[in-house]
Amino acid sequence: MSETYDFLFKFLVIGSAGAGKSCLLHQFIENKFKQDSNHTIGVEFGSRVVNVAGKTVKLQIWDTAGQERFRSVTRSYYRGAAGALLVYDITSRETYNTLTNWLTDARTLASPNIVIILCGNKKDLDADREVTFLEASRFAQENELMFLETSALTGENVEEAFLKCARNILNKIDSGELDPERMGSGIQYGDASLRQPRQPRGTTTQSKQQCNC
Ligand SMILES: Nc1nc2c(ncn2[C@@H]2O[C@H](COP(=O)(O)OP(=O)(O)O)[C@@H](O)[C@H]2O)c(=O)[nH]1
Ligand SMILES: [Mg+2]
Repeated sequence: MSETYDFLFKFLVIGSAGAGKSCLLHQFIENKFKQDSNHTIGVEFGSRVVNVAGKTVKLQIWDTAGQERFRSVTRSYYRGAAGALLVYDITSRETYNTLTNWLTDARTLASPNIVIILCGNKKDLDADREVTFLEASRFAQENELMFLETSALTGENVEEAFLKCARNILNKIDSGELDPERMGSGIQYGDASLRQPRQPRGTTTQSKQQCNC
């Protein structure tokens, strides 16, 4: 049986090695914390269908799978991404300091319109915090990013981060700010949207369960 969805979005998970990118992806896909921290055999790819604002969206998520250790994250990795989680570790200022580089790469190599959510990960390690919430939220504001602190360990805000990013993309499609038909938009229509005429947001003929996000 093939999956039915309205849209498919390509998402990236970017940020310094050790920030917790693979664990965030694993938590989102598998709903559990990835125990082994094997750097070479990371999850490279994951997908999950979610319900956002009455639409069924397939998120196709790419993880750097350790390439960032060698500063060799390729252009093809970025190509055609609609959204990204930009991850740093709240207990490591070093990972925070590289955010600007990642941001530049995402906006030049993916698209200037890429929707990015900043994730301050390892929220559970508050006692070892090196970056305050306030400082990071200012950075997010200045750079037009959404922002959440997450924990891939406890799962706190992990789903929220992916959903928030997806919701923002849907809003931009609705407002006309993003055009799914533009080459490299990172957005594709799924079967569901092809079989139905496009409808205004908030109405759906599908009897899928609604999430209250
Ligand atoms: N306490 C805590 N540790 C985490 C969290 N996320 C990841 N880690 C740990 O941080 C290390 C790096 O995680 P990983 O996902 O491999 O980072 P990546 O290099 O960005 O993919 C591993 O030892 C993980 O167990 C978190 O939210 N809380
Ligand atoms: Mg990794």
